[in-house]
Amino acid sequence: MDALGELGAIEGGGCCRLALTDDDRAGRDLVVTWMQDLGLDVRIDAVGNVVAQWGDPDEAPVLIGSHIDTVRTGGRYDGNLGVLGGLEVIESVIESGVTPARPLAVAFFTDEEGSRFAPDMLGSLTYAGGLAVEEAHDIVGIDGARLGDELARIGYLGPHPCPGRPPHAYVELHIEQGPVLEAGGIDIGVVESVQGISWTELTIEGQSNHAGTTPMSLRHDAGYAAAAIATFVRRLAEEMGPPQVATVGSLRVRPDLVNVIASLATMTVDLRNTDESALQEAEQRLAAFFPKVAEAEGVRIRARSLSRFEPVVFDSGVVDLVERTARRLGHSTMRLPSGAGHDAQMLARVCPAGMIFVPSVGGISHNPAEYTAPGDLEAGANVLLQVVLELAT
Ligand code: HGY
Ligand code: MN
Ligand code: MN
Repeated sequence: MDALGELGAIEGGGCCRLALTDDDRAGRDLVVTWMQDLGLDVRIDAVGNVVAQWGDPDEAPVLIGSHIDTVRTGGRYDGNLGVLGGLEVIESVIESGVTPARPLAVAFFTDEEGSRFAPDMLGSLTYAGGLAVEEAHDIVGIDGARLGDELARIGYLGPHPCPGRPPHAYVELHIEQGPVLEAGGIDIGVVESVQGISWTELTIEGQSNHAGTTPMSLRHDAGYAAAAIATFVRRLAEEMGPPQVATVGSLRVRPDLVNVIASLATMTVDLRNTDESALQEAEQRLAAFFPKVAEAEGVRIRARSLSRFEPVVFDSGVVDLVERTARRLGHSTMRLPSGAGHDAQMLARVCPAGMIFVPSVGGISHNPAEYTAPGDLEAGANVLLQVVLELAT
């Protein structure tokens, strides 16, 4: 964990390895080396997903996966724990001399975060057949780079096709990234579902003008319109109440100067809810607000969907197995939905899938201060090992 955390290291002990950057390549190369050291059959597919298998390469494996790309203010555990936990599980099984009936495999999927190239879970979505490879390759990132070009540039435009072979089953170990387990003093989270996600990019066109000479009644202030939308989004979540959440994570104005009324604003809105109809209501209320702002301020607002996934419910057999296993190992458990998106929600389209959560200290994530105690990491990995062994037998 620490060795991988050193790649793309940032102030405060976290890491920044945005998908398909040189830092992501460094992380990929390190993990692929560890996979090769274990003697695994390593395969890279057309969107850079890496699947490393132990056992009969032609048999569908029990697949353990997650991601090693991070957000810009990433911690050391988000995604990394699930991939390195998978490596550790396979190494432990090899060392134990046990040969399960089914092969085991560990994967990291491309661009789970979606921060640089939307949508999030892009690699696992493509692996599961939810996005065509050509479409994925043509996605342009927030920095103007084309996904396919970046894959080639870092040497991860692999030969294996997508959709990938459906695994026999899929299990993902991940930090909770929220406050629930810690608040309840719970060791292991038994994840039942993932909430719905809706990402929208807004482009607001106003008119640049002089901050001093322009009467308020003559302004077409893109910055003000963006702020009005951001305030609306917060109010919307408060009015709808939990579990509705809403976030304006990116907000940029142009020309971004103290004495110029902003001619352009670009921003993102992230809406999430465990209930699909409530999420649709939130989207509709937001969309209905745009013409009001546009009319009042005399600006033009264009909306583009960056990501839209309905809530996903995991296979009850896998969920029950995670719960039963954690309890057998003496851990307290609780069932909960995932507030964050995960690769498991995409693999759930093609095989029985489930997730194991371990507590996040202070509920902090997407922040260098992200932390999970070693005892919790180990407990999660042990539950992962036993769950995988049962699925593979
Ligand atoms: O945005 C998410 O939920 C995840 O971190 N990709
Ligand atoms: Mn993650
Ligand atoms: Mn994340």
